[in-house]
Amino acid sequence: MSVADPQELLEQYCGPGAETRLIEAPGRVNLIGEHIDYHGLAVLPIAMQRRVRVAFRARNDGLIRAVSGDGYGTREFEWTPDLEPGAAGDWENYLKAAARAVGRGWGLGCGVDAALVSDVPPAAGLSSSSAILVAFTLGLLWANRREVSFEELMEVLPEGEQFVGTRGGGMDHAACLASRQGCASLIEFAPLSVRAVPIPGDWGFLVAHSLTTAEKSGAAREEFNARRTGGNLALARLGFASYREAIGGRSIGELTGMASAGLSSQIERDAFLHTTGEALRVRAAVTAMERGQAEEFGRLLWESHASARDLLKISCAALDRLVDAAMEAGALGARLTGAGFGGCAIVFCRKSELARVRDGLLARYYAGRPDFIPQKHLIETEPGAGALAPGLLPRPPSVD
Ligand code: NG1
Repeated sequence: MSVADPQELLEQYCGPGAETRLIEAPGRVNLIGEHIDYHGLAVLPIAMQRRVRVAFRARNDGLIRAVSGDGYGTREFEWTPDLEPGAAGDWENYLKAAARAVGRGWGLGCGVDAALVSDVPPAAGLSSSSAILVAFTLGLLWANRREVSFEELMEVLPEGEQFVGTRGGGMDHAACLASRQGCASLIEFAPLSVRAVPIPGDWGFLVAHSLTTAEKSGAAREEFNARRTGGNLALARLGFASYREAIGGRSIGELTGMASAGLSSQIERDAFLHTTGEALRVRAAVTAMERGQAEEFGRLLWESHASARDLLKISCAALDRLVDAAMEAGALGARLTGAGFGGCAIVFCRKSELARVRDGLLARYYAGRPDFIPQKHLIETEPGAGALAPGLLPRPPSVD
């Protein structure tokens, strides 16, 4: 079934009925700060205009029923305290993760009928899964007349996502919830904060798909979790309690010296150097954005890709070729975005250059690829608003 309007889809699925609420949760693109949120370090994503849109109706029982307008079928389960995940990669797991998160945070309640339509490409490093988790969490809270704060949501959502197997951080949920139109979000952890950093009006971004998929909830899951473990082992071996403490006021030269002297395992050394170097690049990128220094910002993106490729080893041949093609096409910077191992790159240039860079990518990367679908694989993206933006946050259903 392919229906673009979730409210219409809900009517088709359940018939006409009670009060309906539409909730929108955007995908996100990380500009810089990769594989460091789970070490408590700041990251700089934007929310996309592309989003998951879900129409909800509250039910009188504990059933959760959902239909996908994108061909993923229907799902139905009872909301119980100890939900178990189903088959790896199945979208029902994100609904269950939301039900579990809400149950743990605020108790079980009535279920929902829901219809979901999304234009966020799945398995692309654009957080389509977190957007589903966020939308269903907000939908269940709305149905149960709960009003909760951003901070409260952030206490349950990252943990909730680990239910599906990845031990990521809180970047996706924070960006999906709290982003502001026209801004990047500097997200810090412990304590949690989000600072909206205005993006200069003449800066443009393309999200380019490598045409290889990153099934993070499937095969790449172990790889993803291994990066986190490597970074943690390095930290423990050097005797630090956190990466923030390890970085302190140190330069990249001092951090490299410390890693060479204290870490004999190359995997741990590389994980440590990527993590610390990336944290310093995020700081520099925020400064460059605030000062409107496009060349410097682009250079930092490019360095970030090199670090992800050479140190953390989360790139792949297709992503490397795509990033190279973007640079040859005249981008100021490009890098893989999200978990890696496939999926998308973020390509940065001045808005006036977008058409030229896009044409260059079509010629250099996508030519002769029958699987390339322009509206899905090469997206010009404006920084959009998060799900909690005024006007998008749902009010609880009226009490009758
Ligand atoms: P994506 O790209 O959505 O798979 C994952 C993690 C993030 C972050 C990035 C890498 C989840 C839900 N998301 O994002 O927290 O660690 O990888 O920077 O695990």
